[in-house]
Amino acid sequence: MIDLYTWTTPNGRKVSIALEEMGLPYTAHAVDIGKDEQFKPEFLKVAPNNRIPAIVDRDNGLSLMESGAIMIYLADKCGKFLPKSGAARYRTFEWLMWQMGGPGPMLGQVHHFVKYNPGKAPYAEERYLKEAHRLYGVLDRRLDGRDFVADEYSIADMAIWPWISRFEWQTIDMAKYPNVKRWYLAIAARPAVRKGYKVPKDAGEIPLP
Ligand SMILES: N[C@@H](CCC(=O)N[C@@H](CS)C(=O)NCC(=O)O)C(=O)O
Repeated sequence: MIDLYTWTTPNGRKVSIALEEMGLPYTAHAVDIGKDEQFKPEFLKVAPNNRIPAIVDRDNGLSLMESGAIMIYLADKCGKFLPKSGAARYRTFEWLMWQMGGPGPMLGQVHHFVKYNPGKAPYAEERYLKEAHRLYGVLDRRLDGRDFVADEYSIADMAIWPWISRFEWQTIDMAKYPNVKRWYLAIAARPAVRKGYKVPKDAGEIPLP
């Protein structure tokens, strides 16, 4: 049994989607970051960086923060969505790390400046929107002629997808990125994704371009 500490954000949803896809039993605990619950001492024991998501595996007592590490742990635990060895394993890591270093922090800045604080910092808006378009372009080229970012549907797709689900906040016209759009819609239709999207609570339907 996994305890998942999470909220209705891309980093949280990637883990609930993974848990649903993997069929691992879990209990979701809401950490409302809008109410600063990520700073509560009991949460900090599990996640010293005061950010969701985090997990505790009751089978062995292991606690983990950082969604990339959590995705790798869960995939290894269930033996799915991450090849066990060889080039395909590292290709999956490559695109998982791309999400952790690219779309995660950069699109997060777009949300901060463009969605929540428009007009306050025009240079920052321009800079991060340009970076958002660059990242969508990279993803679109990667998905040209392939269904998923690595060889098969993997934790890398599950990590990237929730960030793309905020395309409206990012003022991205998905028509400009047809391979991303096809990939996004295919993943959005998966029952496990639809379920994991609504953890720890229903905050609305998956946006469809
Ligand atoms: N690199 C971390 C980032 C986690 C993160 O930024 N989480 C956000 C929500 S998506 C958060 O908890 N923010 C609370 C805060 O900034 O205090 C991960 O991938 O787990």
